[in-house]
Amino acid sequence: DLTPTPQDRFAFGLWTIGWRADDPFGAPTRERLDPVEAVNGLAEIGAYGITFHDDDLIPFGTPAAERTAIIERFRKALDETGLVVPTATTNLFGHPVFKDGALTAKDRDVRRFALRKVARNIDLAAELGAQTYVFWGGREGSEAEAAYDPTAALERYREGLNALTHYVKEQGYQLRFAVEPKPNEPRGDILLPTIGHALAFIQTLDHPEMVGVNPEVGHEQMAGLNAVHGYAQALWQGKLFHIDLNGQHGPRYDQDLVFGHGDLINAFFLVDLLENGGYDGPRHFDYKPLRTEDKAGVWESARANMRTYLILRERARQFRADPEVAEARKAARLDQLSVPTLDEGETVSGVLSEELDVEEAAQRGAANARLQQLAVEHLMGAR
Ligand code: GLT
Ligand code: MN
Ligand code: MN
Ligand code: MN
Repeated sequence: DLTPTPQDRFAFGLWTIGWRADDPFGAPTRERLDPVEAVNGLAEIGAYGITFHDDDLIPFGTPAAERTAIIERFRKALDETGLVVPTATTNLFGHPVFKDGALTAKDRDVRRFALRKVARNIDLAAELGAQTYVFWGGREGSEAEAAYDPTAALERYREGLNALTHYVKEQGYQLRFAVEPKPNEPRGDILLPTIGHALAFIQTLDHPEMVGVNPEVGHEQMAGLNAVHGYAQALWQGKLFHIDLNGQHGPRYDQDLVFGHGDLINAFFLVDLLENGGYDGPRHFDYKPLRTEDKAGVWESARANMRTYLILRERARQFRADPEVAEARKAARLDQLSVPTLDEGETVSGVLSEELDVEEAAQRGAANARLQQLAVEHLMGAR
């Protein structure tokens, strides 16, 4: 069934459907989207969740009384529609004060301000029942190597995230953090550029168990990497706390296309991984409706993300259920990969006396081509 329901756990950032489509070369092409209209619209199209940066909901600098009113109005819309806030995050990149970084800014005053900004929105996230808090460090980086110290910046990143995990624990919140990697844009080079960098960094924290990753399809592809392999490693390490789904055509500027409107084959295998690999978090879309679109086009593209996901989920299910595929998987020895190399209790000495006819083994075909074609045919709906 291709009609999205809340059980599918589709979520959207308020900044996605709410993007006014300003880019470095041109002015916005759309009006601001009222957050309440966003909640109602998402509920209507079958999403279950909405996520936001502090400033998406409450414009930067809003006085306290007005802030309270905005939150109340938003909360009322959530209550009326049943939409949830699974995740929230902080805008640590938009205001000029963050032009040279936030948690890792060289200017110590800015770092302390960034901590306050995060803590304040963590309070709101917890109040609204969020389970995950995302950290995307778009401004944590540099363009001028001489004016940078990546080692010191990593120390400050670690200090900042440690302090914030301590804050969450002190307050008794049930929040986990998810670090979102990106190689570049807006900075020339961003700290924690890939899933792998982020996973290694997390292990150095005071509370690594509280921190995972929030990978984005397009960001891995910008780095020339295979998003499926990155998500798979995060999942395998128990670190896939949250995901951003979208589309991208290889290494170029961050396109944030509709999920599946970039590398569709990779999207197919990603859905297959998420559905069969034990990921149980929200299916969160982080895309930008094309700058060419009006309001109707925005909602059309929001629906497209979910529809693509559901179609790919169905195709992946059929792929796995196809007896010809089962046979081809066996021919490709995929089942053997799940068998440990050594018998239980066996050590390397167990293989020392064994012999292999290497010429014969080298002649064995891997039978990968047929299996890949079967997948592509299922993806195309040709089977
Ligand atoms: C920004 C970025 C996204 C991040 C968001 C979270 S903001 O739009 O491009 O990839 O997920 O801060
Ligand atoms: Mn602690
Ligand atoms: Mn992106
Ligand atoms: Mn993202």
